[in-house]
Amino acid sequence: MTLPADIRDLVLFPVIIFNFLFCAGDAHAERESMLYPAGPAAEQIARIWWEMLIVYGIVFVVTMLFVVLALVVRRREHPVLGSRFVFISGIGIPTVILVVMLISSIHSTVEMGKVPADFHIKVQSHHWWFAVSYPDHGIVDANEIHIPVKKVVQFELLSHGVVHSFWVPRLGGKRDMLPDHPTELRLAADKPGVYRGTCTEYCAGPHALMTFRLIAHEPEDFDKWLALQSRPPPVPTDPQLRQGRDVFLQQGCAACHAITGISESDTGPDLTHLGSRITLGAGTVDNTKGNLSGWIANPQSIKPRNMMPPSYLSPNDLHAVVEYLRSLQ
Ligand code: HEC
Ligand SMILES: [Cu+2]
Repeated sequence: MTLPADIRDLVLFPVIIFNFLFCAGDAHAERESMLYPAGPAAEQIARIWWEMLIVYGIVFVVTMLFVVLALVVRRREHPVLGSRFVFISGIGIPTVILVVMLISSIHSTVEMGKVPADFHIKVQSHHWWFAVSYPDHGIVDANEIHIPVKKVVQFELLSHGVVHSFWVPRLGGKRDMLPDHPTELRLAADKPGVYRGTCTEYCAGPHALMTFRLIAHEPEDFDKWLALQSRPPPVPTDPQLRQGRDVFLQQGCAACHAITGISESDTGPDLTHLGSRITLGAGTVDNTKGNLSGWIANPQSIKPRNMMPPSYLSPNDLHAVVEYLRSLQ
C-alpha cells in the first residue's frame, strides 16, 4: 500500500525533527550541531531555537485541538465559539506571540554584534577552499583557523568568485562571503577543541566538500602556535627533502601554491604549514601520508571537480615532494 504524498510528508516531519534532535551526532563523532553550543553567540542562537520550538510547538498543539474539536463537534445552527473568540485567538494572540519572538531575536542579534573584538582574522573563500590570514602576525594558512579560547575573534570575510557562506555551527550564526564586499562576524569559543566549519551557500562543484576546521587553543598554547607559525620554514638539508623542494619548484606546483620563502602564488592553498594540517582538500580526507600521495598524484579522484590538475610525477619525485610537504609544520 502506498500512502498519498501529503500523508507521507506528515509522517516524515516528526522523523526529521527526531533525527535533528537526537541524531545530530553519535557518541563517537563530534557533535557538530548548533544544538551543542560552545560559545556565547551560539548559545544565544540555541536559546532562540528552543524558545521557538516550545512556543510554536504549543501553538501547533492548541491549533490541532481546535481542528479535532471542529471535526468532532456536530455542526450547529449557532456556532459554539463566537467571532470574538476567532478574532482574539486568530489575530490577537498570534500577533502578540510573533512580536515577542521578533523582539527576542532582534535583541540577541544586536547583543551579538556589540561585543568588542580581541583578535582579527581574515578568511577568503575560493573555489572550493578557504584562505586564512592573520594580518597582525603575517601568517597565511588555509582550511584551518586557530583562535585563543574566550577571546572574541573578529572575522573579516570575503570571497574570490561566487557567494559562499561561513558557518561554524557550534560557535555562532552564518555569514555570507561576498566578492568585493567584506562582511564580518564575531565568534568566541568557551572551550579548547576542534570545531567543524563549512560553506553553507551552494557554490556548485564540490560544494559539499568545502569545510574547514577551527581549532581553539588555551592562551599559552595559542601564543606558542603564533610564534611557531610566524617563522619561515627552515631550508631543508636532508637530500630527500631538498629533492622534494626542487620537485615543488620545478614541476608546476609553485605556479599555484605559496610556501613562505620559496614561492608566492595564491591560486591554490598556502602550503607553508601543510605538515600540521588536520585534513586535505578543505576537509575532504585526513592528512595522512597515503592521502597526501594520492592527492598529489590525482586530486580529482579524492575531490571530484576541484581546481587542481593531476600531476605526472615519477614515484621517486612523488615520494620526495610528499616527505618535503609533510616536513612543513
Ligand atoms: C593549477 C593550479 C595548481 C597546481 C599546478 C597545483 N595545485 Fe595543488 N591545489 C590547487 C588548488 C586549487 C587546490 C585546492 C583544492 C580544493 O581543496 O578544492 C590545491 C590543493 C592542494 C593540496 C591540499 C591543500 C589543503 O590544505 O587542502 C596540496 C597538498 C597540493 N595542492 C599540492 C600540490 C603539489 C605538490 C603540486 C605540484 C605537483 C600542486 N599542488 C599543483 C591548485 C594547484
Ligand atoms: Cu559552497
